[in-house]
Amino acid sequence: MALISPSRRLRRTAFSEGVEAQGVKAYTVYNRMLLPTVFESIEADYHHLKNNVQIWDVSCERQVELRGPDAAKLMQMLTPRDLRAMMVGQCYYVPIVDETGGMLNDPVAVKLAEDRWWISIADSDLLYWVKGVANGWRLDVLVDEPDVSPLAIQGPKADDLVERVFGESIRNIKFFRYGVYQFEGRDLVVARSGYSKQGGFEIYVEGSDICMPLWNRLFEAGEDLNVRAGCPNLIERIEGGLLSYGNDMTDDNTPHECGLGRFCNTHTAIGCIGRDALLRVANEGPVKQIRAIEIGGDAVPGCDRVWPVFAGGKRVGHLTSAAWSPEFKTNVAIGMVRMTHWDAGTKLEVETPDGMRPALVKDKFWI
Ligand code: THG
Repeated sequence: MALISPSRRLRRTAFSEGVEAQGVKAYTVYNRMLLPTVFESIEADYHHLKNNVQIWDVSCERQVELRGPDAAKLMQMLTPRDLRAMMVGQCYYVPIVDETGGMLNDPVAVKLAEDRWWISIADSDLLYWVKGVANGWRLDVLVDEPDVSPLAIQGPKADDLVERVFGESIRNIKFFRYGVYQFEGRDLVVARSGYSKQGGFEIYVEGSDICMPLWNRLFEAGEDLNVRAGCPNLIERIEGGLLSYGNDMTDDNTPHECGLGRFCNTHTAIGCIGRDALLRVANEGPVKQIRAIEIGGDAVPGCDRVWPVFAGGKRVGHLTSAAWSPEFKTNVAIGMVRMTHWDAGTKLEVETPDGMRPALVKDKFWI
């Protein structure tokens, strides 16, 4: 593919200078912002992530902030996940749906206070939907995108690195919980979360001015841990079944089709805008669903469009993410498969750019 021309519409981040000094080789665009995709190579980055610790500029995970007396009410209108038991200090993975039950985004919600929330969004313009809902319902809440740049620390040595900067108490943070830690006299939310299965943290850096100082401090502190700049890794996230909004699902899909039914409490999520539509589909169950798929043969090419999936010459679904896994020595993939062919062990055929390949429905993702 040709290069993409930089311009003001394609936002750089407050870490871009550091990312470029670390030799970023490729970017994608996410929420109209730069997101690194390759440093050494996808495979070399993958091995390093699984054995060491990486620092990821995920500033493109923009925050939609809700602030005001109606913040919690608005948050519940957006998602079929029941938020009543959620406490300050917790993060929830929340499907966001429209009035038809279609997925608009799959962010992480961060409850900062009863009247203050962050929605850490995937790649879609959620801000406009949230502002529309808030204004249309005349809610007493401010909705905006604050100057917050998430920085992820991922990999088996993430605790060792983050401890050196924020102190040993970070080891006690539980999964999808956060604590508030100081850096250069500022309060930062540090959560145990991140878009990998290797463990680690996400630092929600509030204020662009302290982004590069924190970046540099982490690299200095991690020199003997072989710390490197990294980014969400295509191979590792497919192995882990981490979905990518816009790739693996769109607004045409319900959370149930995406395998996100476990994050929905449609009966008790009173106020959710898509609730009536989802009650209907939740009762009947989806007729197609996301599956882990193994593709035969040697390494597949990159997947930048849907790859049709067939059984006995009949179209039964499609794949949307695929890569060669060095650890599992097979091609790993994420696909959407019709009910008639979604059982584990079902043999399929996938049309890749370099020809038809055998494929197999797995019972679960690899990690
Ligand atoms: N972290 C933060 N914001 C984000 C992402 C993130 N915004 C964009 C994108 N990633 C949103 N999508 C996801 C997808 C998966 C997860 C988080 C955000 C995730 N899932 C875990 C899993 O499936 O194993 C755990 C879910 C759970 O048990 O609650 O972490 O990564 N800040």
